[in-house]
Amino acid sequence: MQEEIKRLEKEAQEAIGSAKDTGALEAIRVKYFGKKGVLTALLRSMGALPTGERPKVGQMVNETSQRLEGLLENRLAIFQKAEKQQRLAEEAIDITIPAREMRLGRLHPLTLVYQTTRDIFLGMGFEVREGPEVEWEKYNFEMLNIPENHPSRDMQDTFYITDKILLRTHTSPVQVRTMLAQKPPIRMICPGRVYRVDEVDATHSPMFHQIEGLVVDKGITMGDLKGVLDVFAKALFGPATRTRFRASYFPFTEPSAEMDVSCSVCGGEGCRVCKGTGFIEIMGAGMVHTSVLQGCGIDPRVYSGFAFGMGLDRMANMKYGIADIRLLYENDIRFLEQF
Ligand code: FA5
Repeated sequence: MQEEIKRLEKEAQEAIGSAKDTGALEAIRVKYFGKKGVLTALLRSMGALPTGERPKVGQMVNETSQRLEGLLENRLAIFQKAEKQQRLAEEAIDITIPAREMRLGRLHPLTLVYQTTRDIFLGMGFEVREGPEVEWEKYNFEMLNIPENHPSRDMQDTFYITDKILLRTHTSPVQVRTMLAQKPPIRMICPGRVYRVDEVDATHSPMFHQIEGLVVDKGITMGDLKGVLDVFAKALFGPATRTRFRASYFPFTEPSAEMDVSCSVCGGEGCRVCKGTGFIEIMGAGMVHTSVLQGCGIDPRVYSGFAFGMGLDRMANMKYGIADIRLLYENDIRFLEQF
């Protein structure tokens, strides 16, 4: 028995000496001192020894255990220290590196003008609607009184996806979608992107933004149209703003008009932004054509309405004195930071 204890001690000492980490030490501890450990088993088997030998062997086992435990603890302390140091080295943060500069983003001028415009119309009881940019030719043209071969299809030539589906040339198809979906009273605006095969210059872009407006109810007149749009222009561009309505033509409104506003950059004197005229055209408008109402299932003998479609990009240019529409799309930080 005593020989066996000595052999075990030697074996355990060697194992502790060659352990590589805390995990290996823990395995050794379990092997010798665990519930089913070798030394534990030895203590339990002492009952089989002659009574006279028991104290001696018991003392030997205890002393061996103490020595081995001491050895284990020493090695464990060494490993723990080394492992802690390695972890600290791996997780080190260099607190001397200067902090990264936080750059605050800004809203794009088009977003700013849209949000202001939306809030003005919400204040007048309008709702905001949306429509698809990829649109049926039927809604973009046909139901707006623009049949196939109508010359105004040429003026708004666009990108066709199929014969019947195209990128919308204006937000007016949302008028049709709204009237088909809802009975009057209707008071809505609809913002969105539109597409045309227009040559790019200071005031034209092949992709630009419009905000459509539609009011349909009993007794709506051209006076309502002029009043609402005049209030809107003064709220957006300032109380000194003057508006001007020129007779125009759109197949889906009768009568039709273009609305100009006095240039807020020069106050109407004439400058680069208004090309010296003192006024800038910002939208087309008019009384909803009776056949458009009828086509959407609304009785023109009972209801009338007005509609408008404004060019958001040109409004942003005027509001902020931007002379060229292209600046809105170049994503030049030096330009965008000014708003
Ligand atoms: C229309 O698109 C009509 N749908 C507007 C309308 C709606 C009339 C409801 C009556 C009733 P127009 O093609 O004129 O109309 O365009 C409206 C506005 O979009 C213009 O006043 C202008 O501000 C802007 N616009 C037109 N083409 C461009 C372009 N290529 N780039 C930037 N803005 C443009």
